Amino acid sequence: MNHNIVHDIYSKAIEIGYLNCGILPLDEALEGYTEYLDSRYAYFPDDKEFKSEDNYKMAHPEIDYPWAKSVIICTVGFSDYHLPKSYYHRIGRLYAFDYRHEKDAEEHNWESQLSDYLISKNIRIAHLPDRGIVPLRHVSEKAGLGIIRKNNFLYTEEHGSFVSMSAWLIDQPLRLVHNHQFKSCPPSCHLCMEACPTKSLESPYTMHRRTCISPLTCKYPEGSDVTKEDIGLQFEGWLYGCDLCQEACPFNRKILMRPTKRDFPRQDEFAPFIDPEIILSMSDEYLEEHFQPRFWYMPKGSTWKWKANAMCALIADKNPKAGQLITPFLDHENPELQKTAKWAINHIKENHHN
Ligand code: B12
Ligand code: SF4
Ligand code: SF4
Repeated sequence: MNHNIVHDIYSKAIEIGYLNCGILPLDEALEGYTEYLDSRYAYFPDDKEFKSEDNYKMAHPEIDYPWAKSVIICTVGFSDYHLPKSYYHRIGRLYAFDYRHEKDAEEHNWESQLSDYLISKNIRIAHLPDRGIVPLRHVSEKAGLGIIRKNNFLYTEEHGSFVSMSAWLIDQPLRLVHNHQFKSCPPSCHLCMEACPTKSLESPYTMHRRTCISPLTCKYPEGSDVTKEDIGLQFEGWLYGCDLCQEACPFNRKILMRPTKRDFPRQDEFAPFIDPEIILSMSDEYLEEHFQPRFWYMPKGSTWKWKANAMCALIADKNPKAGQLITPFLDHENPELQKTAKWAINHIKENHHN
């Protein structure tokens, strides 16, 4: 009976389009995760203020869902999407191909399709679409869907680390664990750590949330002041997210060199605007109405942040027009933008960029 349900769930997930699917009893899925969190926060105590309670909550879903017995975990591959030229080293891939809020993306309805299927089989479920209900990489590794590497990312055979994951808690005691033969990171390899501009990834399996470019470009409160300790000078042109520690990895090399096959919906609408010069010239209304729904990590009312990131990118690009383009913002009505502009202009003057 159980074997049939397991087989049916797996087959349905694959039929929907998922790359892979595993199922684990809850204890087995989360075993060891609290200890990993403890050691991360012991290493970076100041990271505790950034949603650490949410992470500990993910480690103990049985508190909110006492009926849950297992977790279903599925992977989605996106390395075959074409990254527009203007997005390169500006927008992180997960964000470029974020199907969660893009209704026209083929993956957009996969989660609700699997949810509906499980409910139709009288299986009770709990599922959180955006943040995930469990630590997705940890559970995926336990289910044999991939391996967590020193840069913290889950790697699969087919898409390297360019995968995202979705999970469902269910009230059935089921198990489906895949055997795999992933090669571990070579002990002497530090390429991902060397590639990290801010040294957020300063040692294996770490990542300092307060200095990682990804949250600094698109999350609050981390990204609220790019002038602090001149951190914005280290963004290397990224406007929203960062993929440098994944791009540096030899296990992603072949995957990144492969020709891409698919276009993400409405990419052409955004591609011409992913340029720091253009972002500085865009109206707040356009950024708010057009950009915000797609790049939704930046909450409503934070269009100034796109412009602050664009100023950092102009400096990183050593754009000869940087001073001229930033000067009009010195007396901008938004105090954050005004502050960033003053800081940027000072830096440009001190370094005689132009
Ligand atoms: C909050 C969050 C963020 C936050 C904070 C991330 C953080 N603290 O690590 C921010 C906004 C910064 C972020 C950014 C990004 N994120 Co994010 N994020 C999440 C989210 C919702 C929770 C992860 C989290 O905070 N966990 C707490 C940290 C401390 O723990 P952890 O990373 O889960 O596990 C650590 C330890 O516990 C330990 N560990 C756990 N298990 C094991 C097992 C073994 C064997 C070992 C050795 C170690 C180990 O190793 C890890 C490192 O210490 C997950 C979804 C989810 N529910 O899991 C997505 C997720 C992790 N993010 C994802 C991605 C892609 C990104 C970005 C690349 C987006 C981008 N293009 O910029 C960046 C990368 C930044 C980076 N260097 O990690 C993907 C990862 C895909 C993958 N292949 O691994 C996920 C799974 C989302 C998804 N939809 O699938 N993210
Ligand atoms: S995402 Fe970028 S800034 Fe963050 S750890 Fe990786 S390389 Fe460093
Ligand atoms: S770059 Fe090297 S150390 Fe980093 S994740 Fe890849 S193989 Fe592991």
